[in-house]
Amino acid sequence: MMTRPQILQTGPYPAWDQEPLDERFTMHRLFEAPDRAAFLAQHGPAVRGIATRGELGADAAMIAACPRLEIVSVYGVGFDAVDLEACRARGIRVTNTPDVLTGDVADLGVAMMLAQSRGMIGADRWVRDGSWASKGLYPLQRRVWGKRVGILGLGRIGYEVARRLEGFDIQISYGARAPHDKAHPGWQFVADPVSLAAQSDILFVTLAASAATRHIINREVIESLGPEGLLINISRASNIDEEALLDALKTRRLGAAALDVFEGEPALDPRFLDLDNVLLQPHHASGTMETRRAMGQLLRDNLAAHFAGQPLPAAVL
Ligand code: 8YV
Repeated sequence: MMTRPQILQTGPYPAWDQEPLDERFTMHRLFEAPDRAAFLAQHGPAVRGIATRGELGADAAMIAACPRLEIVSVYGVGFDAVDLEACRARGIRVTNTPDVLTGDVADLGVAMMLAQSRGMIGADRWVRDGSWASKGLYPLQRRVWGKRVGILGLGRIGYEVARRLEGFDIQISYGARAPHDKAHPGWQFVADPVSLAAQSDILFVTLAASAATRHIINREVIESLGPEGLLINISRASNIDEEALLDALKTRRLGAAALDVFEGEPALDPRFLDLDNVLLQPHHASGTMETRRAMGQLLRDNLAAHFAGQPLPAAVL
C-alpha cells in the first residue's frame, strides 16, 4: 500500500477542504497543538508538505523542523510569510492561489471605499440606536464619484480595483515600478508614492508585500494624502508604517483609513479601536464561499500535482 504523504497544516480550513485533504494525506494540525515546538519535533521529520494560509506562511523554524519537506502550498495569493530563501536553498517548491480571489479582493476594497466615505457603518448604528428619531439627520459624509484615486500596485488586484472604479467617473492614477502595458488610456502613471498620495483623495494599497515594500506607505506618504484623504489597505499590514498611520489618524493629519490587514493580526493594536476615522475589517477580502472553495481546490490541486510528479498549477518557486 502506498503511504499517504504527511502534511503539516498551519491553520484551519472549511470542512469542504479539510475532508478531501484528510482523505488523501495524513494531516498534522499544528494550530491545534498546545506546544508548537514539541509538535514540530514529533511530526516534522516525516512531513513532506506544508499546507498553510497567506497570513500564516511558513517560517525558517518550521521549514528547518521538516528535513524531508518538498512543497509549501499557500491558501492565498500572498506568500510574503513564507521564507522563500530557505525554500530556494533546499529546492522546496512553493505554490499559491492567484487569480481565483482577485475579483473578491477588489470588490471588498471598493466596498470599503464606499462604506467609509459615506459613513455607512455609523449610519447603520444611527438607525439601530434610535439616534435618527432622537437626534435627527445623520452628519453629512464625503462624495466618492468624481474624486481622484491613486492605486499603489497595478498587479492583478490593483488592476481590478481600477477597472471597477472607472464606473465612478474617478480620475485614476497608479504607482508601480514602471508604466504598465495593461493600464487603460487615461490612467496616469506616477512613480513616486509621495507624489501619488499628494495628487489623490483616496489611496488604495494593492502591492504584493516583500522586504522591498515594507513601510512604503510611510509618514510622508500618509501626510501627503492629508486631512481630507482616505487610505485603503487590502494588501498586507507590512506595506504601511502602522505607527505613523495611527498617529496621523489620531491627529487628523490623515482624514480616514479603511483596513483589512493589521500588524500582529488578529491581535491588532488596540489604539485602532479608539479611533472613529478608521473602518476595520477582519482580513476577509477573499472571504466568500465561492472564492474560498476555489482557493481550497487550487491548494489541493497544487499538492496533488506535486505528489503525482505533474506540473504545478500555480508555482511561485
Ligand atoms: C488569506 C490572503 O490567505 O490571499 C492572500 O494573500 O491574505 C488571504 O486570501 C486568506 O485569509 C486565507 O488565509
